[in-house]
Amino acid sequence: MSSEQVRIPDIGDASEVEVIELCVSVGDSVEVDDALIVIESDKASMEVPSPVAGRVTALKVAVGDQCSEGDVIAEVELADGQAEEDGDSEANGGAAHGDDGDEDSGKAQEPDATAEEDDAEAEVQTDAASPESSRIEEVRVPDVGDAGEVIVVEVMVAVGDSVEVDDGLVALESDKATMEVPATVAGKVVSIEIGEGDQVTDGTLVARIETRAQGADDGSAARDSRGSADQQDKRKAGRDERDEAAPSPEPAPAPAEDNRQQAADDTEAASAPAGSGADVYAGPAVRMLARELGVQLQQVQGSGNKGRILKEDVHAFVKQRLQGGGGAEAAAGGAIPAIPEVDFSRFGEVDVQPVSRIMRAGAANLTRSWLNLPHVTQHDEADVTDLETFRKGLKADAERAGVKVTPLPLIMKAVQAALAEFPRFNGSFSADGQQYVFKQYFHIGFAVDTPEGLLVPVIRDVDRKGVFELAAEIAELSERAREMKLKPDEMRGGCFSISSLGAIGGTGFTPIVNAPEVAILGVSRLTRKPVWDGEQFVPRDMLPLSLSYDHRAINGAEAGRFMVWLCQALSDLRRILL
Ligand code: CAO
Repeated sequence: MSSEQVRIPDIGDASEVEVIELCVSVGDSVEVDDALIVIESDKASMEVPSPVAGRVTALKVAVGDQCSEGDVIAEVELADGQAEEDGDSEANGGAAHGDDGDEDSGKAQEPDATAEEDDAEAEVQTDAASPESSRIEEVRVPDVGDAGEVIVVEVMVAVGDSVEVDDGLVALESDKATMEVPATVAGKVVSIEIGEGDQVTDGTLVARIETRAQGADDGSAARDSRGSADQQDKRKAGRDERDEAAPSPEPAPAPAEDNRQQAADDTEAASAPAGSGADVYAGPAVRMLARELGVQLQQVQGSGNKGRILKEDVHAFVKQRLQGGGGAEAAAGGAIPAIPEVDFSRFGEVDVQPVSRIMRAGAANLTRSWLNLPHVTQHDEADVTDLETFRKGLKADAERAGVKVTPLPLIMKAVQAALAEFPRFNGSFSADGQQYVFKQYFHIGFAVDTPEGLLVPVIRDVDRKGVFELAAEIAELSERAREMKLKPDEMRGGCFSISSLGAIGGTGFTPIVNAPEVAILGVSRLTRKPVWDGEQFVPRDMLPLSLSYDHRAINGAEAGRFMVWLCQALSDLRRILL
């Protein structure tokens, strides 16, 4: 098998570019034109694509490396059949080899070359040449190479703004590169002729700038000096000064390590305008992906070098929103700020483990419920002294039946009776929220703590089952839950859930409703307590209960009545026969 060395293509008159992202790892398979790395000059970032399909066998650069045209960046072992297509591969590979005569080479080079040519190519039309008077200069889109049309991803100035030479006016993006169209003269922006989202091409009029009445050399002097280190510094300084008002697509400077997340949060998420995302640090492919997915890049936390946003960050952002962000975001009319990522290893030794599939699914469900449902939790205590006497009295019979009766099946029976008494608790909103579904069956879920995470198997038709049958089913389902042997159907269709931490301890907690159910009962550990009976303190077994409910479906008074009724039923189970 032969392999291709991929090189840095023609990078215009930038002598060096920085490697800012590795898009592949050794061993990865790539197709022709898949990005291998992203490089960046002071004017543009561009991907270096693979000229051949195959497998990456070596990466010769690392993030942060400075490279020049012709430097080898990677070796790609040709996929089967590629070697024979040598002509093809050579044609593509020309770019990698820096072969200027090559067509595809040109493709790879042009976005950057174009950006670099901004200075030389941008058209400037001088309407008047009087040294004393101001004049109107037109700034047009420079040669964008064979990109044909490029999209305006940001308009960086407003009419009336003062600009210096080389200040970015608009940011453009092709599928391979982002670039700025700089002001060719210093002056005041008097018109902007294109808007965000416009498709533009070579020569499209970008803006008109009224030059300052400083002398005839205003524009020409500026053009002469473009590209000098001084000008670059000046341009950068100009950007820095107005960074708040007109964010630039230049990479954000890496905040000090300690403040990195906070800074990212403050400057990007919190103040992010609902714009194109051109004011964040991301490459063209990422921007294209964000556009396709409708993601505003300002809201995405970059995990790449210097906070650069990677494709994975965009995917993770979308996933997060799909799993939990939608409802609350809609309700609140704004985005939920992301939890900042912290490098915990900076504070001590860490052991990083993958999060189990069940935990991830559980997290998504819990977040969805928490964000969509206005939760209220009501606490009470049931006097279960007699119930406990009854339960313990069942021991011999239970053993004969091959089951162990814990408080849970008895609580489940009482809950089912309460659901029948208070049907709203046994209901759900329809998906559009316009109807309320009263379920005529009583399927009750119960939370099972497993090593992989929380599972909620559902016991069907609790009203038709006796305590022993429920005890057997609870034992059997919880055992299979812990062995990861539950079938999906056994976790569906619940009307109400019970989360019992009684065996563990605690005096109360606020369980999260298992939406689209509207309520859940948290059971804590029963304890024997002195209870005043009107004449004296007597020892009673008190069971703490915590009822969380969706306040859209259930009002507080109703929840109060439900809890009182349930506590009475647990105090005297005969009540459920009434
Ligand atoms: N108060 C005091 N003791 C209790 C009790 C309570 N409320 N509930 C159960 N117990 C006792 C049982 O009687 C049993 O005692 P013995 O060992 O002396 O017989 C012991 O605690 C263990 O019970 P268990 O846990 O085996 O059985 P269970 O029916 O009570 O619970 C199950 C089954 C699957 C719900 C439980 O094992 C479990 O996984 N609970 C965790 C649920 C959870 O994680 N909830 C949080 C979810 S996030 O909201």
